[in-house]
Amino acid sequence: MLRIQDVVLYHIRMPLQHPFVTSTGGRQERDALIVELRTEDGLEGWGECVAGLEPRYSEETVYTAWAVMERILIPLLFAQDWAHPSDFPKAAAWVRGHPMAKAGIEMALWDLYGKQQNRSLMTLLGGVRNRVPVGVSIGIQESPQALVERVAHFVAQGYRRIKIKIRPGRDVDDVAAVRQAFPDIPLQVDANAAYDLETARKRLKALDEFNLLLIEQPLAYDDLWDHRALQQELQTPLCLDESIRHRRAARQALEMGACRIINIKQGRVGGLTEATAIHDVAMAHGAPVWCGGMLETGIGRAANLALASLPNFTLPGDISATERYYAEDITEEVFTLNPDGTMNVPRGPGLGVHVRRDRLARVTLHARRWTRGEVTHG
Ligand code: OSB
Ligand code: MG
Repeated sequence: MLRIQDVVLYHIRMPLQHPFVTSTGGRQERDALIVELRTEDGLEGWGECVAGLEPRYSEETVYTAWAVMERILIPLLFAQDWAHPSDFPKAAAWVRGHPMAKAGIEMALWDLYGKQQNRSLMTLLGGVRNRVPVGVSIGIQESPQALVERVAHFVAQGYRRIKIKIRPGRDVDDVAAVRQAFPDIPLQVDANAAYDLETARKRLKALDEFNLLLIEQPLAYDDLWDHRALQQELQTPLCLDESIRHRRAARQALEMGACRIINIKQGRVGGLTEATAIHDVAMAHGAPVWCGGMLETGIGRAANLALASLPNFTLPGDISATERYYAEDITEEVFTLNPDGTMNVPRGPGLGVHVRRDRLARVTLHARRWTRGEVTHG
């Protein structure tokens, strides 16, 4: 049993190595919440809540996640002892929405549980490989020429597949330029919901000739039905990201043919328990999945690598080397790309990473501690 004694939340802001521009806007820094749990017997667990500064990718932000954690989820953590991390999403099932807030806390419980059992997250989740193939997600650049240079940089480093961000007007020409320069590289695109159905019909059919692995989330962030219509008209497989928030949406999307592939992000779906369930649903449908990314620190990156070691993660994930995101991470561990385009899954207990408190302090904007017995329900 895990009995939580202390909870600390940190609102962090980390400078990115390069601005990351998508159809929803550009960012030079990344905000997130770090969750620290301490048990009665002195175990330490860490989690990362991937909500951002503004509600662009989803409704959640660091501010909504902080509020829901403070008023609802932290009191819930103190209200019972925890036999297993998957008991937390069950206890929090009455809380509608707020998946990233829930996932940040669940991740810290997985880390604690792994340390208590002396087992890695990979082992706990049922992972089947020690290294996973990875790709890189490249934001919209100044011009197609600039994009080709950026792609060349990452191909030279050994990344196994390239994902480029698109939006209406920066789609066909960008893809054509990259394809011409790299005729054989596994290539996919991500629109982050920037198209309506009519524009998608007009512009995305032209992508069929470029042999893309997939087109990610062209239509609205909460849509399934129009993706189904679009998929019927395209040869290229559609992959859903934003629209898949839980296992029921995954099942329905695959049943109706709204996509053929799913991007799984533990934060978007409420935690590693739900992420694993979506993996299982897709596997039963014969649909491949891959691990998405939210520009995580070493904490969330370790969790993503463990998740991506499950058997149906057969496409390379958006899990890149630390240096691609940050000059200095908050974990002692630095993640690097192997020469064969894979990354190693951490093997230590829990997440298998060590947080550098000095570095965490330097990127913290605001922190607060809650202690058992001093917290009343919100
Ligand atoms: O849509 O996959 C996305 C980052 C922030 C928000 C949404 C997305 C992304 C990425 C980053 O593509 C992938 C990564 O972490 O390398
Ligand atoms: Mg995406």
